This record gives sequence, C-alpha cells and structure tokens, in this order.
Amino acid sequence: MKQYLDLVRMVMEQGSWQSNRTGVRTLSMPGAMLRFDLLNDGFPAVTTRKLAFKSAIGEMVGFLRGCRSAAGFRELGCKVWDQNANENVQWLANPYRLGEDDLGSVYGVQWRAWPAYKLVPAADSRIIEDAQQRGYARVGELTNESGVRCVLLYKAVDQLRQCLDTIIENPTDRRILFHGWNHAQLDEMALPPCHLLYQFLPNVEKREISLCLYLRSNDLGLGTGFNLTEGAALLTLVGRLTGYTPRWFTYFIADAHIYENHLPMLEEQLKREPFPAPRLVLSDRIPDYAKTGRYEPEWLEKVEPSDFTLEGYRHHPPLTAPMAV
Ligand code: UFP
Repeated sequence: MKQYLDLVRMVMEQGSWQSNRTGVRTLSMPGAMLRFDLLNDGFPAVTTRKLAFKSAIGEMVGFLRGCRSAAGFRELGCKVWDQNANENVQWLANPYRLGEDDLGSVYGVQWRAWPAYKLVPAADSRIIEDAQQRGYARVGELTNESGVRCVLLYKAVDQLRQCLDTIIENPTDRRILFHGWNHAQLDEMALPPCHLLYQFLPNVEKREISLCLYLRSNDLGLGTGFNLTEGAALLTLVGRLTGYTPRWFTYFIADAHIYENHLPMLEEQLKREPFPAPRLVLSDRIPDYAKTGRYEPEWLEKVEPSDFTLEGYRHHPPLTAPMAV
C-alpha cells in the first residue's frame, strides 16, 4: 500500500486548502490514480492502521442487494450510513426520504434497478414492440404538450447483472460498465455517489479480468481504504462468477482530499512501515465458473459478508478520526 501512502504524502505537500459543504476544510488535489496487480501483489488493504474490513464488505454486499436503508446496512455489519440517513439536515428535510434510516435511491438501487422510462408516440408500434421485447412494460398513456398521445414504458435496469451477462456472452465488448450517477434521481439520494463508474475489462486469452473504477470525490483518510477494499472484492467476486482471474484494479480519483481533522491520523500513518499485502479468500460456497462451467449470477444477491476473508492481514494499531457528513 505504498501507493496509497505516496498519494497521501503528495496531497499533503502539493494540495490546496479548499472549503466544502461539510464546514471542515480539506487539502485537495484534482486527479489521482492508483493501480494494483491483484494477481501478483495481493489485496490492496491499508496496513498502516486497522482496516474496517467487515464493515466495508458489509456495505458492498448491501450494494449488491440494492439496499437503501441504513438498517439494512447495519444488519450486514456496516454502520457508516447511520449519520447520512439520520443526521444530515438537508436529507432529513428531503420529501423523498421514506422515514428513519432511509437513504433514498443510493448506489445499489442504481446498480441493480436503475429506473428507465421511455415516452413513445402511441402510434409508433414498432418502437413500443421493440421496447417491450427489451423488457419495458407499459405503465400508462398521456397526451404530451403537442397533443400527441404517448405511451409511457418503464423497466428497472439491472446494470450489474447485465455486466456479468456480457462478460459471459461477449467478453471482448468494451462497454461492460455500470454507472451510479443517475441525474434524474440525484435529488432522491442521501448522498450522490462518490464511486460512480465501474468498468470491467476481461482478457479472454489470459482469462484475466480487470476493473477501472472512477470516484468523483474521495476522502483519503476514511474513504479510500474502504472503497479500495470494496472495489477489489467486487472484482474478485465477478471473476469467480464468470471464470476469470482478477488482475488489474485501477482506481481513478477526481477530487482527492484530506480533511483537516484527519491530518494527525494520516501523519501518524506515514511514520509507520506498511506490512506485506494480505490475500482475499472467497468461500468455496460461491460457485467458481472456471471449475463448474455453470453461470450462476444469482450469487450476486446470495453472497454474505462471511463469504469474504482476509488472510494474513498484518496491520498497525487502529486509528480513528471523525467522518465529515
Ligand atoms: N466519500 C468517500 N467514499 C465514499 C463515500 C463518500 O470518500 O464511498 F460514500 C467521501 C468523499 C467526500 C464525502 O469527502 O464523502 C462526500 O461529500 P461530497 O458529496 O460533498 O463530495
């Protein structure tokens, strides 16, 4: 995890002080990249303090299930959403909030059920039939501003499942990605997504699969270690279910920042010598496509946090700092 510490050092030395909505200023640097070779260098776990591995995996499993409630995340062992659900005053006043613990249509909702609508002239039966063949259902009819009768069609797009299907059916495709930034619903979320674009890149000859992940905003003190764990774990799971060995995990950050009140924690981490990377082990329960030849994407929902173990994880003592909400 030298790369992570180098990035922290660089932002400390070259970043600029910036203000933001949280009231705690940050040292920020626009544009950063980390790249990990999961096959040869192990799992990208932070070792200069204790990583909240169970919590990070719990969150990722919650995303896979399309979870939208802090209570759902807590049941999976992850408490990081509690404050965003119940203490962010802007969200508390948001009309889309369904009550205590609700987070709106965050991450997993978009990953597994991106709401897609089409408004089509009722006379255009070719388009309507085509949309229906693609899984859209008629939800109603209306007359638009120009007086044209239109049909409203809807489907929930399971973007992640589509990625897996494409890895199996058309692995040379360069369009295997899912996106969290749904403009139409940004006003319905407790927090607009930070990690928002995931692209899978299978290499058919080598039977390896890589992931490029883009984060619009990343808190280097508390967020990065968490998000790296989730991205690398997701790539490993997708590799298992589709028969590919996880290889390159490339992590792009747009706004890379350090909150002022995280500086003492990070300065302490920079004094510590990182330990060798651990290994992520997935339980044998999760079917290995490479061995069985059977495609079982329903395991995206069936995996449990206990299916993920970090082996040989040596780390320095825990350090904490307050999360900016
Ligand atoms: N943040 C992360 N990773 C996440 C997540 C949030 O680093 O997975 F959900 C941090 C980034 C930023 C804050 O410091 O939370 C979100 O604030 P904003 O929306 O203003 O960028």
